[in-house]
Amino acid sequence: MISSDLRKRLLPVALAACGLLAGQAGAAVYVQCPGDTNGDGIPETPTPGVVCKHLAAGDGFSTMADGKVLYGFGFSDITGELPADAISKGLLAANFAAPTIELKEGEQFYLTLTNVGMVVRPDLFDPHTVHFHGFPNQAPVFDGMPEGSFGINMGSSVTYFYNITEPGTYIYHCHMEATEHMQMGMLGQIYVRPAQDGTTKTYNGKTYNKFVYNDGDGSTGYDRAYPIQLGSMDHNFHDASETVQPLPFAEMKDTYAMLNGRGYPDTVNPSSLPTPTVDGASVNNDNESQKISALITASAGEKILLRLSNLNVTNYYTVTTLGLPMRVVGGGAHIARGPGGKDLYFDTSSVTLGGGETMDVIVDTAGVAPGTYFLYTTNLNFLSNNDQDFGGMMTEIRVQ
Ligand SMILES: [Cu+2]
Repeated sequence: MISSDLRKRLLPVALAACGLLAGQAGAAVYVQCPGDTNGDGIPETPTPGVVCKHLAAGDGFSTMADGKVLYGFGFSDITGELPADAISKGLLAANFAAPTIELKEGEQFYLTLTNVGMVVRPDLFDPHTVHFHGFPNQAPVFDGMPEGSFGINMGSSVTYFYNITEPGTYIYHCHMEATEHMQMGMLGQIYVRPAQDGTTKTYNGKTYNKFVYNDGDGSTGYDRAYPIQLGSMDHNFHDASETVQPLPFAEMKDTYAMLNGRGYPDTVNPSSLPTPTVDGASVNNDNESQKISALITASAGEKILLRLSNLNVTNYYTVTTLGLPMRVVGGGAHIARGPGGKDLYFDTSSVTLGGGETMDVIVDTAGVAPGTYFLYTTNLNFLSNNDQDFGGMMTEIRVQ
C-alpha cells in the first residue's frame, strides 16, 4: 500500500505532468456529434433521435465500505466539456461503477471515448476501448475488442456509433487487457428502453406506460426501474497495480463484493459517496467516484424492475429479494419468449448471474406489507467488506 504521504507528494507532480499532456494533446480530443459546433458533445442544433456522450477513460480511487481506499481504472462522463478542458477534467476522475447510459430504441448513439492517461501510473500507456456487451448491431470496427477493432491511445479520442435497434439491459466495459482493466473497475451499465415505452397497455387490471420489452400485451410493464450491477474487487490486485508490483492474475480472489460499486451500508446512501481521502486529504483530485446509489424504493403495489447485471471477472453471484416475489421476464437483452411467442416468464426466489450476464426481474409489491426488505447475495461469505463481517453485496428495498 502506497503511503498517504507519498501519495500527497506525488499527486501535484503527476497532475502537472498530465496537464502538460493535456495541453499538448488538447487538439487530439475530437468529439463527433451531429449538430455540435464547439466540440463539447452537446448539439447546438439537436437532431431528434440523436444522442451524444463523451466519456473519459483514466484512473482514480474509490472507497470501500470499511474505509479502505482502492486504486482503479475507470470511465467518467465529460459530456459538456470543451476539447481543451476534456483531458484535465478526466484526470483522476474514474467512476466506479462507470456512468450509467440510458437510451431508447430507434436512437442513434454517438459515444466518444477520450483516453486521458493514468495519473498514478504514468508508466502505463495502455489504450482503452468501449465494448457494448451483448449489443448485436454495431459495426465490427466499433466492437471494442482490440483483437478485432482498435484501442484508443493516450491523449486521443474516437467516436463509436451505434444504431440502437434492440431494447434490453446491457453492460459496457473496456476490452483492452480485459481481465486487468475489468478487475480494475472499467465496468458500467447501459440499457435501451423499448419503442413501446410511452404507449399505454393494461395488464391484469393495471395500466402501464413503461415496459422492459415490446411485449405487445403490457406483461413487462413496471412502475420504477433500478439498474443494479453486481461486482467485486480484489484489494491485493489493486494494491499491486498502485505500487507497480507484478499483478497476481492466477491468484485473483475478490474481497469486496458490491452493488453499483458500493458495499453495504454504502449501497443505501442515496447520494454520491464523498471523494476518496487518505488521512483527511483527497487522493482523487477532489472528484467523486462512486456516484450510483443502490437504494431501491417503491410505494406498496408498484412493480419494480431490477435491471441486474454482472461484469465480475471471478465470480458467479446469486441474489435474492427475500419476502418479495421475483419474476424473470428477460435476460441477455431478450424478452423471455419462445420461438412461437410462448411466454417463458418464470417466478423465482433467486437468480444467478455470471460475468457478462444480464437479467430483467420484476418485483411486484402488490399485497406486500410496507417495510424494509433486502436484495442480497446468498453467497453469504460475500456479505462482508473484506475483514468486516457485515456488509458487502446487499442493499435495501424500502416499500412505503
Ligand atoms: Cu481499459
